[in-house]
Amino acid sequence: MKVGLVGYSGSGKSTLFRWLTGVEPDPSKIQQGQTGMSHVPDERLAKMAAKFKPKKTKYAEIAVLDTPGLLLTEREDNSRRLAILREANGLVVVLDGFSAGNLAEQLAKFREEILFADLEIVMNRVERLHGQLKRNRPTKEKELDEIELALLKRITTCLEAGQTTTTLGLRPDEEKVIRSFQLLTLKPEMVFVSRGDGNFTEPPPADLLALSNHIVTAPVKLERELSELDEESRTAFMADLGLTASLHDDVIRGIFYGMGRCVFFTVGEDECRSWAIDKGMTAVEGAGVIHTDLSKGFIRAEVMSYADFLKAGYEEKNCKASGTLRLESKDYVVHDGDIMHIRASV
Ligand SMILES: Nc1nc2c(ncn2[C@@H]2O[C@H](COP(=O)(O)OP(=O)(O)O)[C@@H](O)[C@H]2O)c(=O)[nH]1
Ligand SMILES: [Mg+2]
Repeated sequence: MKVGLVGYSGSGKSTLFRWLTGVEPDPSKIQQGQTGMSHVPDERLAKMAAKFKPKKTKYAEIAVLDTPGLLLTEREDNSRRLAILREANGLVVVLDGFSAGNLAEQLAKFREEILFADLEIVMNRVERLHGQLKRNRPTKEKELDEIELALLKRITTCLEAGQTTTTLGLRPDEEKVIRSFQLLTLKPEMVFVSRGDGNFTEPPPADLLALSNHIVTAPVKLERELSELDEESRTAFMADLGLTASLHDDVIRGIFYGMGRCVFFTVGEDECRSWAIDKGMTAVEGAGVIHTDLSKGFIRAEVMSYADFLKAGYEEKNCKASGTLRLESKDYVVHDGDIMHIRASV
């Protein structure tokens, strides 16, 4: 999964990108977008790795895309700036919470921009379809064009009313028709507020909370400054600020889970690993994330929940004895923290 950091220029995207990925933003790359990877920290995996002492421990990752952001004044350029995001699977709207601006207003304005960019794409396609339908073409093709046109008109009406296309409740076959447009309003969205040194303990304002269920906040610049201090000064400085730990890992997890992802684990003496999947994925889909052969030859999944495995002292045989090691079939919906062993004929 790739999440795009979006928002207005100067809202703190590149500062957040550097903090999350450890990659230095390269100004020469920013116009095309710059990608970095972040591990998704997981205490459960760390504990299991301490027990199994495997040769390799690997954490699930999330790709983060830094983008130039939109301009408030030269709006003509914004569609082009947003086009970079079409390849992203989700959007993190970064809001400037360190200057005095209104956060809810920033978010509402940004949402308007993406509605506008999507509308432009849909309307261009509508125009082209109208032209195509006037020409003499096989009936079958014309029928498909008519179906697409009717769907796009519904989408246009929705966007013009200022609503995102998620409110349309599109059927999977309809989503397929418009998938290639990669509409921004169809992508999962969450909000990140970059806080100043003075206000980072305050909860997000009520008018912002009313606009989004997925809000993560952190004083990014302060966190970065803290990370550059030596241990002793850091501890002292943090105590002064009333901070007990860095928010870094919580923020990555907040973004990862906020984007509708979760993990399952595979554990053993060779390797302990967390695998990123979409919430709601089935055992056979999870197997496919490990290797396509495992989904093709899928027979059963041996599954234990993390809580049961922990209770059993991380001993599979104890789970077997207590009946908490289950055999699940293809359609089993994987839960966050499941430990899975895929049985497949390969
Ligand atoms: N006080 C404070 N300043 C920040 C924070 N994040 C970014 N800034 C400052 O805001 C300016 C723009 O940040 P930048 O990350 O380049 O914004 P971008 O245009 O969205 O990439 C820089 O001068 C940063 O130092 C923050 O969390 N707190
Ligand atoms: Mg930047």
